[in-house]
Amino acid sequence: MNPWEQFTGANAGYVLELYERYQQDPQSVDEATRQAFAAGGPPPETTSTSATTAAPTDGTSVRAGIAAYTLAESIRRFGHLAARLDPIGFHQPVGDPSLDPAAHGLSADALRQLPADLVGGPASRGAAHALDAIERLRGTYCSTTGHDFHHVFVPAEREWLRDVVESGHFRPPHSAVNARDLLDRLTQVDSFERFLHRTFTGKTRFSVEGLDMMIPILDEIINDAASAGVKHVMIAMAHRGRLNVLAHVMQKPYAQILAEFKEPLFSLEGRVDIGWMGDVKYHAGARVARNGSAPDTLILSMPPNPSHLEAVDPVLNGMARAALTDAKHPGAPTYRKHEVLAILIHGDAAFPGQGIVAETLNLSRLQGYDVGGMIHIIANNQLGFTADPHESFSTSYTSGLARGFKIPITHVNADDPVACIEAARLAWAYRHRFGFDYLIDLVGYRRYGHNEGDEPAFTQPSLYGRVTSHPTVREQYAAALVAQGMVTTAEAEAMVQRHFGAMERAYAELKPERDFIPDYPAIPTAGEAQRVVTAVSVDRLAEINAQLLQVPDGFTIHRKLERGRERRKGMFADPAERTIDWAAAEELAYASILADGIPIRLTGEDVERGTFSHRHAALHDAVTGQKLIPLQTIPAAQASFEIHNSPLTENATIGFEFGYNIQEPGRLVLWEGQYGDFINGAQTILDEFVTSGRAKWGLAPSLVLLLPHGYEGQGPDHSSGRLERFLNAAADQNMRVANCTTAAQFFHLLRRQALLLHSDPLPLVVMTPKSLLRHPMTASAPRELAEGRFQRVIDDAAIVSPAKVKRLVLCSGKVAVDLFSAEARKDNSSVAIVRVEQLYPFPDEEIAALLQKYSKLKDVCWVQEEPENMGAWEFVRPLLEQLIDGRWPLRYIGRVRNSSPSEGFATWHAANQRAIVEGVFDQKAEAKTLDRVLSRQV
Ligand SMILES: Cc1ncc(C[n+]2csc(CCOP(=O)(O)OP(=O)(O)O)c2C)c(N)n1
Repeated sequence: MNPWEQFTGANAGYVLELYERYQQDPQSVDEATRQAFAAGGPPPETTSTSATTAAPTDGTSVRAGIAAYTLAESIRRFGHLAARLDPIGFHQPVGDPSLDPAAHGLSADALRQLPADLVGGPASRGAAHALDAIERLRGTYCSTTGHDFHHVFVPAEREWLRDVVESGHFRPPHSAVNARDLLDRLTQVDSFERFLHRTFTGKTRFSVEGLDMMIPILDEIINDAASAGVKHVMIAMAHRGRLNVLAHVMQKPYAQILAEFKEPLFSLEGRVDIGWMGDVKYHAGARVARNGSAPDTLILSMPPNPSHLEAVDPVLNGMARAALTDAKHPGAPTYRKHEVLAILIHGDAAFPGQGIVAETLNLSRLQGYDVGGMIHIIANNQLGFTADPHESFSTSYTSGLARGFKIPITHVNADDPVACIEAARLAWAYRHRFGFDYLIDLVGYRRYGHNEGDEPAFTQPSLYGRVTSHPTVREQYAAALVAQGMVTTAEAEAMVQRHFGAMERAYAELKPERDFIPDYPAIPTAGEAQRVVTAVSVDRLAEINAQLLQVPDGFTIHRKLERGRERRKGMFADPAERTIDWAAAEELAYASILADGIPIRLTGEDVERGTFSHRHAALHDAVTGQKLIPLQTIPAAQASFEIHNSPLTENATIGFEFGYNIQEPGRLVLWEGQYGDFINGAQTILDEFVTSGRAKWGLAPSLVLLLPHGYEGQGPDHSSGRLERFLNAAADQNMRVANCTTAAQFFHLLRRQALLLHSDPLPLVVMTPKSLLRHPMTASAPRELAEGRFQRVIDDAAIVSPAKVKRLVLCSGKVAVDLFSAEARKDNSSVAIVRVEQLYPFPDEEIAALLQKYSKLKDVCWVQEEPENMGAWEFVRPLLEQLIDGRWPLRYIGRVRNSSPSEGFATWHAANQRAIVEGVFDQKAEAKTLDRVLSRQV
């Protein structure tokens, strides 16, 4: 049949207009129209001519056709505004005038006279007329599902979404839903909560009730993903519904959960020493292999998380990235994005409120962070503690933020099980096909208060008036299935008995002391850090260095970089000459670690070049711009090297690297700060994961943080890596904190960290240099890399007669270089300057030995450039007092207490720095304040 035959009269005018648009831009018309034009060519001139003659095109009819088309597009775009999303009906849909035919000058009759094809898409297929097709569209877009994807600016994705949604591809009758199984699952979810409610009345459990469909949605996504070859599904979520997900998705035994409710008295013997403290039950993580050892086994894992809402988001992201990365081979790692799926469950107040959500979403399409798309579910109970939606976000929906990231969104009423299942299928199918994030906004309610002890009617009296009498989704679904004759009332009741019975049995058999399984951390291997051999022979280093300096023929290196590389070629000529600067030592450390078969991932803002233009780990051909990463091409490497300039965030990127690190602890993972100061942007991740993850959850992180630190007159915000914050959190062997002063020390420190990944993993925080990167005093000789190991304390090599030393100066980091360079140092044999290169674990043995060695002291000084309330002073003071044990006075020399880390003016800084140096070499015992610098006995 001629495809144009049906278009006569008014339609002919409209079709001609469409054809004109099609000619200009085929994408500007819908697919059905495009296909018709492609198949049928232009509408014959005669059609319109005959139309004008046989059935004159009056302007009204043309307008009606256009109006029908516009109405259809409005429904597609804005139909979600009229969707019935709130199960309680407390918040009514806002609607939109454009959804009303009358707003387009249309009536039902007028629509009935127009062809269905004007509506386009699957909705028009088989429809009798435009009215029929519009009604179908309404059924799709304005039902209990709100499809919100018109912000997806990629036509192929949008068309796919429209087609699957309008064709009903993922719901019955096209895709079956096993109603009986679904009812059974809902019954299990509901019974769990009701049993806990009855047995532990008022105890906090953050019940899922009101969002029960969260579990069947997870089931659906996980099963679909597993069928498509996914081998590992990771889920992260906050408190709401977590216990239910742990029990029913993560397969955590009821006995274990019930034991945690009982809070048994268990034996802490031997556990206090290792610093384990535990955490509340709704923060616990889990890991399970579904189908055990079968080839199609599926790993399900959930990281533990803190109360800090959404803080776990980047952590999960990083875990997923690590799990899908194959790092065993040299070169750049390779990725198996189809094997891992990450699911993030958010809160409706937390999603728009917590900035880390935006930071995490921003990682989604970046090369160094991409995991092939995460699925997000907002557990939207329309309340945030006591806050109403209008108090929590300025966007139209809680999910508004996702729009900017082109993430398709499905808002779905949590009381419509079939719609929820469709949303789950859609989410997985989109993610599987396009490899990008998808968001399900699961709109439900909260059966009780924020926790089960809270009274919600204090703040939401009218809402709770309705919630209290609202039937559960299980009750509603059971009634619907009974009405449809799909189950009998007795069968539905039997399901309740069975699931409730399972809980009752588990409780009756409970032995809390046996069933409570704490997540104790591994006990560190004692002394391993001091024993590990980090030296690499000069010959081997020279060989690796030569490999690092190789570039392919025809690769043009920037003129200014060439000079430095030439210098590096002669670096090993004399093993005793101090030729190795910080950057060279770092690169040699990485290369030798790769040669040992340990993969490396290094990220941070501008790390490829390095903030101080010192690293140049990625070279750019000066002519073509082509990138070359020598650590990926050296023949010596036995494992992969990955380096990425990170986006401009600290909290999410450190969270990401933490997650990466705990997922794949055998890889060396480093994050570098632009300047150390910016680390406080990640304080949540540091406090909640990096420094306390071991004590709370038994984790064994080994993330390395490189934080440029040093007082150089650049102002309050480019001086400090906030050393004090780490030392304040240092306890129970939870990390290592170093502030080292030579290239060789940094080399050994990095190598030690890599070699301890399996036997004694701990996070490593390093205060790294800025101007000292190129300072001759920090340079090392090849022999220093080839011999010895990391020294926690470096004694003063210039002292010939220890007995002459009257003052022992202990300091850490750059201030030592200031002291060594001082005029007053030249012929001074009475002041020994000792560098404490590792602050935590504190090297008390080495310092005790030095106190023995310098037996004729008059005093011991702690010298620092930071204000007294910052830096290491308040941490080391009690430790030093203990070691000194009253034998000598202890003195503090450094800046006075201050709210800001440093002066804002270089000249003022220099004056204070001079005053510190003077204070060190002036051994009179009085207390002095020189401007803002203090020398006093404590
Ligand atoms: C960063 C952070 N700030 C404050 C809180 C305290 N708090 C706990 S739950 C909650 C409300 C969260 O609301 P929502 O995201 O909607 O999740 P819901 O509890 O309703 O499931 C608040 C403010 C917190 N846990 N984390």
